[in-house]
Amino acid sequence: MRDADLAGRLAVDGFCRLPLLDAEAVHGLTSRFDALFDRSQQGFFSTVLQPSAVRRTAHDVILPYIARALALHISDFRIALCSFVARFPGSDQHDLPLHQDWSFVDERAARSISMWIPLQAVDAGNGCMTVVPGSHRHAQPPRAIGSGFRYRDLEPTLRAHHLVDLPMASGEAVFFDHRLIHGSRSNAGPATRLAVGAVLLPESAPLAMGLPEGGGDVFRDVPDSFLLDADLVGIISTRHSNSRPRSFLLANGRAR
Ligand SMILES: O=C(O)CCC(=O)C(=O)O
Repeated sequence: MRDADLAGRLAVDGFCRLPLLDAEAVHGLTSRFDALFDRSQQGFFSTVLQPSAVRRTAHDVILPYIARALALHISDFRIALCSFVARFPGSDQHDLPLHQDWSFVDERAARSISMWIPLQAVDAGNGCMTVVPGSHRHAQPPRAIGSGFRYRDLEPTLRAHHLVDLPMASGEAVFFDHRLIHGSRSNAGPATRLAVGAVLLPESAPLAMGLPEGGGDVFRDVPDSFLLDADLVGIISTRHSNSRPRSFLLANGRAR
């Protein structure tokens, strides 16, 4: 982050917020979503978990809206994947389970960031983001695609004592370390809760993803196009049909 205070918060708390998109950009993105997708859907929807063509369309639509605004606030990064994320009303009465995002870089050497921007004001009543501050700050193995939340047993304790709501204004952005434990509140409001997300990678760090392979998880450098082209849902479903526990391996075979 260009701002030292925000950079400090991101390092210590694992997240920071700043106003990013103006009302015109929010309106433009909302209109683009409505031109592409049907709001009469159920539950949680993310274009990350859609077929490649849909994922790429959403990415291409969102990118111009956020690229210039982001460059004002962050240096030496690239935007690897943009997405729409919605929680439709009425059908989505449960808080999103806590999780960490997949690892996107070799986190021993680099840090990747998730950006999330609500396209309307959000609070605990309509699906705001929830985070466990500081939960990114411990040595931990990388997180393969679809590998699940390794601290699932701790979820009740985290919710009771450590989880905080992030109410946000429309167009405000939260940036968080992909290791940060987070989720979102249920959408108990009458309208769709719409947001855009983005995966931000350091300019110089290769995209490194973990894939289920040979009974374990293999982490290897892949081209950025992987995030737009790969069959991510297929990869996740392969994993669920395999047995556990899985080991963590680097592509060169070293255990992590
Ligand atoms: O949009 C949401 O409700 C949650 C999004 C989320 O958890 C994520 O982007 O990892």
